[in-house]
Amino acid sequence: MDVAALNVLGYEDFVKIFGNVVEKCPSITAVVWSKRPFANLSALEAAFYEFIDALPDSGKEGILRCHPDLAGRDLQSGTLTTESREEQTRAGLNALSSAEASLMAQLNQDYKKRFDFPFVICAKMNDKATILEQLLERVGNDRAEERERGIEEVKKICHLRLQALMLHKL
Ligand code: 2AL
Repeated sequence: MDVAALNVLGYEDFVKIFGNVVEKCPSITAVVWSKRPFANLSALEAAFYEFIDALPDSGKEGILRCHPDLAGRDLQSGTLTTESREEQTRAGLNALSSAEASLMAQLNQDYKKRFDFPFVICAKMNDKATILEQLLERVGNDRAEERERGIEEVKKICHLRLQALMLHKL
């Protein structure tokens, strides 16, 4: 899709296409629509980031809480969003040994217990080894650091999702 096509989309089509750029947060997309016209893809991306950056800490944590666990229940039961399924599969999380799966589940649980939000990382820029490494390392951070770190990862996910949509839709 080129930027001219993007800028003439009504909000219903816009939200249909871009509604999951931030996982399970279509209301962010609905706000971003009102910022059009966009000069280019970077401007569209910047509108998502500006909204996220302006949120209070509770809003940022809310975004993190909308993310499914990596290699968690939703992956096992097939209830991930299409985007998440593709990302988690790309990182090889659908093919973990049972030892790797229980280690990841335990570390995810420890992380959530400490921070009250899930561990978030851009799966497509990682693999199972780096994800486990990051889980082990990041669980030692403090809450404010992890909130910011998680949001940086949300932006990386957002970037790749937007790129894929601009390439393939319309
Ligand atoms: C995810 C996900 O579903 N896709 C991705 O890149 N990261 N989830 C997560 N908890 O980090």
